[in-house]
Amino acid sequence: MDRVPLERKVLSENDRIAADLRARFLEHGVLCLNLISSPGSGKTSLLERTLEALPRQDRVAVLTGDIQTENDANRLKRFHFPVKQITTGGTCHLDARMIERHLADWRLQDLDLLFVENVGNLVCPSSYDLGEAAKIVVLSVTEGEDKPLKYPSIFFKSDLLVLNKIDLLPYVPFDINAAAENARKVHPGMEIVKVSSLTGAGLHEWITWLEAKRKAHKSLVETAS
Ligand SMILES: Nc1nc2c(ncn2[C@@H]2O[C@H](COP(=O)(O)OP(=O)(O)OP(=O)(O)O)[C@@H](O)[C@H]2O)c(=O)[nH]1
Ligand SMILES: [Mg+2]
Repeated sequence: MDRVPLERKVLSENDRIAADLRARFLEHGVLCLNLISSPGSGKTSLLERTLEALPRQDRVAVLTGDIQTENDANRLKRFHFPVKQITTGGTCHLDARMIERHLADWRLQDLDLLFVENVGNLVCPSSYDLGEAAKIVVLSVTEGEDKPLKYPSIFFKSDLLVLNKIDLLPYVPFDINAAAENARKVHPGMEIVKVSSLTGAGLHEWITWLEAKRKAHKSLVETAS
């Protein structure tokens, strides 16, 4: 089979499983968020700060993707929420089947919020629907303000841009207004929060966004049921 029809077949199979996952998330009232960025932008760090901030009794879990290691799961496990590593063995993105398989022994009725940390990559993960309610793209200030223009797909498809590592702004030539402008050129009206996962600056804005999303999702679930 040619590469293009084969790619189409893989993607339509992925979309079928993702649609099934989305229906299950809705049925059980689980808000699933898919975090995407290039390697090292701070997805795990943002999740560490987030899990630290959430009340222990919150019904939250994390699936974290990596090509090779269990490092991120080990970092996230210490917050006592369920965490599972998905090791792709070389694949540059998570797909819906990997999510389905790793959720198999978790009861969705016991969860309200599921974070998925995708493999560090700004291109491949954008093509794979995981059944999430929203994609979130993380861009750090060391990467250059032109990235939304160079990698438009993920900025277009994400509900939120988290601009991370703002503590480094005094040391790098990064124009944060130009970065926001570029993101909104690709995705008009895109929501943006500016944070430092190191110092905690701006994290309240991210938590406020998250809580609003959880509330909106709860209303959606109630309307659907
Ligand atoms: N100065 C600074 N460093 C940060 C910040 N957030 C993360 N880092 C550092 O950036 C590096 C990468 O952070 P990670 O959280 O591992 O990034 P990631 O996106 O999960 O990386 P991958 O999973 O490999 O794609 C680590 O050394 C973090 O300590 C931040 O806000 N400010
Ligand atoms: Mg990580």
